[in-house]
Amino acid sequence: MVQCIGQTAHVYPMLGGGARAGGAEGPDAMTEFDRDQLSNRANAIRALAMDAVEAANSGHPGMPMGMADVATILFANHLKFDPAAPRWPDRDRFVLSAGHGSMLIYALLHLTGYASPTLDDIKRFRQWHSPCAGHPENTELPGVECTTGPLGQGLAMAVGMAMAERHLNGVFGDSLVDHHTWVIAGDGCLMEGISQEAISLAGHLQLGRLNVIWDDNKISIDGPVSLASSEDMAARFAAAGWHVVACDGHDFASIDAALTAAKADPRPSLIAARTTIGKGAPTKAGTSGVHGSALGAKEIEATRAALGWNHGPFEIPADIKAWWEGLGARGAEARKLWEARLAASADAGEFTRRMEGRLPEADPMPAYLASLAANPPKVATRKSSEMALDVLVPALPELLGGSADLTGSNNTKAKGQPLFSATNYSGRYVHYGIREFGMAAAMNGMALHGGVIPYGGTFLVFSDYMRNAIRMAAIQQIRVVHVLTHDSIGLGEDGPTHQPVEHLASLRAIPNLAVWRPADAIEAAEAWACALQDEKRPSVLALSRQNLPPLRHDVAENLVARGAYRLTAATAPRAVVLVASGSEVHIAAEAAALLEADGIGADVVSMPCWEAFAAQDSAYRADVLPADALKVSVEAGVTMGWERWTGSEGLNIGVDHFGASAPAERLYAEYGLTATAIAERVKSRLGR
Ligand SMILES: Cc1ncc(C[n+]2csc(CCOP(=O)(O)OP(=O)(O)O)c2C)c(N)n1
Ligand SMILES: [Mg+2]
Repeated sequence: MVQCIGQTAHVYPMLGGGARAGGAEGPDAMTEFDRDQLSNRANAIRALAMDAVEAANSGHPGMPMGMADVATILFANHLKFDPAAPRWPDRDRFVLSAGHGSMLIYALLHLTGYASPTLDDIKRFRQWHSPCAGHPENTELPGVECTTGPLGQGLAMAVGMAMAERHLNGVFGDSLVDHHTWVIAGDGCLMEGISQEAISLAGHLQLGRLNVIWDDNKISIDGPVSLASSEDMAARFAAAGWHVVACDGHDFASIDAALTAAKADPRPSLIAARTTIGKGAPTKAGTSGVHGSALGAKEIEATRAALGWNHGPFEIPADIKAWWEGLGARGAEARKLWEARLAASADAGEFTRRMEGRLPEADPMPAYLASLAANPPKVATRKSSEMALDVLVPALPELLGGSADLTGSNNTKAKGQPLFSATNYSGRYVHYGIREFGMAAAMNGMALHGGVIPYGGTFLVFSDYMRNAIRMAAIQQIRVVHVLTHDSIGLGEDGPTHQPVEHLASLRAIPNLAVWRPADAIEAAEAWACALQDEKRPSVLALSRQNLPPLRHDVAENLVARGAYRLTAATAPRAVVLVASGSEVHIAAEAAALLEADGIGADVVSMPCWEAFAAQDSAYRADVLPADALKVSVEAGVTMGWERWTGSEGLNIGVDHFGASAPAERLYAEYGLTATAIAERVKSRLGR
């Protein structure tokens, strides 16, 4: 029998006063003495929050002060964590979806004994180089599981974490993977549209280890929530298949009972915690005035008096700090037991490899690329991507794919890839439904959880629906792969609503996002290899609907990794360099042939990835894009940005307007994206 750590080991061990020896007594056994003690301990959070916001004269004291009591019970009795090993794989994940309340998590991490943030870090809340950034950032503090701030996305990422947990549990079993995902979400998180996608997906997948605590304070920035919202939140969650429980968020026994019930229920749980924003502040509590402004010296003084907190700014009495550190120290036991189980497990090597994000030693790509070179197919790059996945999915068991209801169009499902579902969490393909934003955020959560590499598909034009989640992947430096097909007017008849034109430019504008637009099957395979090797950067694969001829034959080096490379060199003296991406590379090659026939030397450069090319050394870049030739970009999208590579004297050929509903060939002809039209424009620019 596998010992179920976290379920039984932490029964009311620290609730003060010694009145509660075991869970059997139930919450009613808590004494007044307990309440006072606990309030005092929770007040440490309140004090740090108000003092830090006051020092910065910036930040959000209301939420941490309102949720201090709930957080105290969560950390004391329910959360499985170990400050000494913040990243141990089987820890519970705690997501502060209401990221504006960042001081709540900074206070909790500091009080429970994480090495960081220190009290000095907290004193420098929101200042240059303090890890206590305005909103929690996963890259700044171990213990911050994900970057939050854009409301609703923390909750949606937590769904992905809970999916990853169940998946790895399905693969490795209870002894290695058995933890919960806890979320604190505010009114704002639940008003955001993405929460609906997240909630319905979690309900459908029956993610019972996901517990969402709603900070039901009935206040947001503009005033009472009733100004803008009147839905029955409990009914909404229940309709999606959730278990719903309510509590008084300032009554420790009530909170504890609700969290206990949430853990016990097999469905995902909403814990509606009725709280008072800014609890403790005599005149501002319960008002939007305490949401996002410093309390001010007078109110702080009055708050200290009201709370009976007779300590200076940033001063935590030793006994209170010791109590919190005791909670933290207790976590080592579960972690050590888990480490022993891992050490004894036959799966230790594989589990550790996956959690560390290392790819398997055996790389299937060289043999696959050689087979493509031997037998080059004329297929759409979305099909090329599927062919690559047919090779990658069996070889990389950490790949967890899916699509937002476009599986057959995105070609995201490999042969025999089993479905991930409530009845088969070890499956590896997710039908996300038509929930692009929810999918992208869930993928972020999976990558942050670790142990899986998520990829997911939709049409490139719908990248706008998930754009902020893609941006959040880039900020969080995580490996997720977006398979975005139908990447231009080349999709044809579906018309301008479905034809991306500005999307490549707009995605390229996101820092730390690699946008790959391969030109043929070999480039598509190389782009997949690049995306998978990029441990700290998300990728977009922009893929064609239409068939594309093979262009590459040499597979000795992954040339896509260079970002751009000379596909063919001029034979006549070089006058022009045609630079193209994806489905326009073969058109550029045909245009070059026409120019060569007229004695105009033309290089063809395939440029599948700007970001990768920009990272090459200047000698390489100068060789590929020489100063002494006319540089011409060709891409079926807006020309914005291509001057970066062609120079201001270059020629930029693209589609600077919306497309139209017609067969692809007609659109390419109408918009001047044919070999003849391109060759003519080049000749006229050269005066030949
Ligand atoms: C997507 C998004 N829109 C807007 C904001 C700006 N914003 C930050 S907090 C907030 C109000 C949130 O209300 P609630 O969740 O009830 O937080 P509380 O005031 O209770 O702390 C808003 C609009 C944001 N962070 N993210
Ligand atoms: Mg609120």
